[in-house]
Amino acid sequence: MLILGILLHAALEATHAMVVPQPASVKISGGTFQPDSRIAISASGELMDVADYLRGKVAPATGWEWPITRRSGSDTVELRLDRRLSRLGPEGYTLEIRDDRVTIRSAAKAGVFYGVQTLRQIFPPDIMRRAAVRRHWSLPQLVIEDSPRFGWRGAHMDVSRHFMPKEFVLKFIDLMALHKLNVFHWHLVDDNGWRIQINAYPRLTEIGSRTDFSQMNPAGATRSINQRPGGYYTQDDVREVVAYAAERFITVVPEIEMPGHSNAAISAYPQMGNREQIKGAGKDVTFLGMMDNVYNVDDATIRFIKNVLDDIMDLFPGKFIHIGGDEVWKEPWKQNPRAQERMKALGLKDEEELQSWFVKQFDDYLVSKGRRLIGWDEILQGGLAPNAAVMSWRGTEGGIAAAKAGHDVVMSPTSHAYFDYYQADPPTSEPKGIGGYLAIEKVYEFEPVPAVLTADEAKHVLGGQANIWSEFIPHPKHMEYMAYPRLCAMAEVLWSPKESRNWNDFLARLTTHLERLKLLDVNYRPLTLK
Ligand code: TNX
Repeated sequence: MLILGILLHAALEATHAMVVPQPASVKISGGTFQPDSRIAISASGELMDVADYLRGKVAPATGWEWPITRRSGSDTVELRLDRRLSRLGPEGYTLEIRDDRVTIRSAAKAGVFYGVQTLRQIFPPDIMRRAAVRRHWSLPQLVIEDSPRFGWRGAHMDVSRHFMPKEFVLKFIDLMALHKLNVFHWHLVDDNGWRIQINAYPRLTEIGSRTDFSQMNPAGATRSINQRPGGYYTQDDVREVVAYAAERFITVVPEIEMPGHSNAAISAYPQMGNREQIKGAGKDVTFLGMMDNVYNVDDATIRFIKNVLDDIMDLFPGKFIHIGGDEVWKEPWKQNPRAQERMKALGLKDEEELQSWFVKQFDDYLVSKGRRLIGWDEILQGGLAPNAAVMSWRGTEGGIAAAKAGHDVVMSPTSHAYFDYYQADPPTSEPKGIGGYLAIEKVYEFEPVPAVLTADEAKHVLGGQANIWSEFIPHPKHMEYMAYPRLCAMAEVLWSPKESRNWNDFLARLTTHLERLKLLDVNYRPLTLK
């Protein structure tokens, strides 16, 4: 019986491609390919690092140190750049497995890398082991042609509310690559902690990274929440993370919150707040410290933020810089005479227009440096800055309005993309969380392009992303529990063709995929939990 089971499993592995996210087209042709220690990776100089990555992923489980050569032909895994495949875009690829070789082709390096990710998943899950386990591996012969539906396939991580160690960030990025996600949105700054070293302003990290979250948490119920207060990334850490991500074709989008969610910075440099003007400041902390204060609109504060953005642009080469912009409490500006004077001088009719003016300063600044601003959908209030892109979180309405006005949009609505929400209803046996309910089935139903958009407007939807806010997520293991397997579903939504989406088929592949995650030491939430 056991032997039959093993044979059956081997047969299944040899005839199915249990890949997540589902490739656009898979044609299994019958027959197998048996890789062994004699295989060489055939690659040109340009693809050397991708070849190296593949070797590094195969060696631990197999013990095979596949050499990298320029020789092609049988007994090779060929990695090829092929301009004729430009119709698949820079991330698209073909993967062919014949009886004597594997060939991955793409018009660009990123596509070759994604072909390698697919190949990793065509191996039996054992390939994810970190110690050699078996000698016989059998891959189905097949032809895959694949390319992503969206160019922005994101995962967001809040490291302000609870700091996450660099090693965990690197692991998270590696897992993103396995799922063909390509934007890591790093929420580095919020009321509860400033997590990135800025050379000109040492107090940001000296003071701003040490706020005591538990003090701000009126819930009180989560005593364990701030066991490790403090923490920040040095600029060297950041460079390491950005380079690590780039090797995996992942762009890091840093988020520097303004004008709200800025209490960590204001605690370090009080002259940037409005505190002295707020009556009863501190009493207005309604939720997790969020509403305590916001940046004032003084020239010196604008200058400060521009200086911070200079460091940020130095460290993060990607096009987009996220400036937050959400949930700006207007009361501090109402009570600050300097803010009121500024409003009058600029002829602005209310604080929403003042917020819009504030954001526009940085839209102009980033554009002058060849970058682009993205912000949460509240930046629409009082008028959207001319070059800004919008991240739609309070539903999709903000995204729809922005796309209709010709602005680029990333969809991450609470309804389908908030991975801080519970995974069970009622959440009786779940770890304490922020609330809400978002089951993996619902994530899988996510449609980033609202039906009300015309084809032209829909082109402004760059893609989508999952957001992991960490108010109630004190540990990496807990964050993995919130991320997986929901992120597998999100990855498929963002990569695979809309027409191919099929829950039962996904579930079958996911069952195999979870074996991989287990071997990769991911603390995912088991599907069997209710
Ligand atoms: C709203 S989403 C926020 C975050 C919180 C989150 C909790 C957004 C732009 N702002 O500051 O962490 O809800 O779900």
